Amino acid sequence: MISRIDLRGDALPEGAALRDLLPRAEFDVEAALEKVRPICEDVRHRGTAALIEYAERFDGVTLERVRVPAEAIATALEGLEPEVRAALEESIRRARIVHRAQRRAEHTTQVVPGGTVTEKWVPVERVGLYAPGGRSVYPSSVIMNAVPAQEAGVTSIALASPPQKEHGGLPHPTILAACALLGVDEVYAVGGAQAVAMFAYGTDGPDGCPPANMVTGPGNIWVAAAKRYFTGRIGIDTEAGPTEIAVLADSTADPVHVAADLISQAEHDPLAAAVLVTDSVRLADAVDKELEPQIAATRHVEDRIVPALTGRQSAIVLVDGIDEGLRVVDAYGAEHLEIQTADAGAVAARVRNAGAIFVGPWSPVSLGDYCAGSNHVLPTGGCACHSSGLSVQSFLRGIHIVDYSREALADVTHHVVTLAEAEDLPAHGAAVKARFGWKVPGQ
Ligand code: HSO
Ligand code: ZN
Repeated sequence: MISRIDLRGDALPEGAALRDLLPRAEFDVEAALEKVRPICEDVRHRGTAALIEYAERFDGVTLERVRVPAEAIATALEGLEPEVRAALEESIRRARIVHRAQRRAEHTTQVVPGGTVTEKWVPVERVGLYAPGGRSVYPSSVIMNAVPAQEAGVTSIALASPPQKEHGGLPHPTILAACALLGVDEVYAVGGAQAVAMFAYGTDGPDGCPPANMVTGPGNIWVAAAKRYFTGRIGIDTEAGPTEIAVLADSTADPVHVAADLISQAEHDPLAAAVLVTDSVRLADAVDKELEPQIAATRHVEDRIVPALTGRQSAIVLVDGIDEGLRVVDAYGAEHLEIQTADAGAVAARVRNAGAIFVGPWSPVSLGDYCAGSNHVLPTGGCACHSSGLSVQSFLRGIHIVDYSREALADVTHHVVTLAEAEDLPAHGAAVKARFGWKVPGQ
């Protein structure tokens, strides 16, 4: 059912030419930008009143207030099924272990005697997290956004999630319960681009939301477009596009596992991408055969899995060998990359471009989605070639502290003055010369 791209035989093209041969969905954020601009500006000018109006228009709910009361968050936690609570707690616990280890210590480098540069790491002050509603109610994503922010030391964390008609205009109860487990108590029933605008501009009034320095979290194309609209004004994580899984597999891979893993990410979205890269036609055939019964036994078939697997964004790519396969997966830069080959660890070590890599038969992407401890907010659409997934680092700013003594400055003054002259910026040189009676030490 999944189409094939046969790259065997001829030498593979280089770089962009190779990427052009590989499948990828259209995700036209630029076009969506035109639609979100007026919404964002409306929120800027009318604040909460605009948010309430959009809740009516887009979510079909009449809200009196957008801030979720503390009692509603507590009630959601009380109503959470014990197994779901235990699983979320374990997910949080493992994510904390990994993200705590990402913290970075301040570091001082002695550049020359008397001259040091210290790099200190300062958390962003206030962060707005977005959690989608509708088809994608993912408390796990609340964890993946909140834990790194908290472990980075962000002290002010707010969350926005669309109001749900069937839940009395509150965000979905499992989202609220996840907030309770994480200790996030500032929650707004606001969805879409308007939520990003609320965080970017802030809103006034008793129900108002103070502006945030940064917004992270997955969302649909409108959320991605709003993030792009505010880039420069606030920090964002990468614009999340549809989920992607690539599997690099050889004849040793189990087709049942490979098919299951491809379906697992196809289940997110009709635009989700599932790409199998293999040097084994036998495996390709077996996976293809295996897809049908597995799909028949699951949900979300017609609306998501079938369109995702049959769409132009998904394919089985045949290559001559694992070396060629590695070139293909590097050119693709998948959000999630599974290595299901002999000596999978060694093959994984050679990968350069991927949001996250899952090694061997016992590390499926679903594990990473929930309970590996790794983060599941990862670069999509080839952005793994230049960006990383969400981490503690995403919420920290490294600040250089420059501290030179008189002697250390004197020692380098002539170089500063020379470079300033070379760039026709004499005042730069003068700022140093002024400290030494306008004479240039060292000349
Ligand atoms: N695979 C998605 C994240 C997710 N999966 C949430 C299940 N829930 C994007 O990395
Ligand atoms: Zn997933």
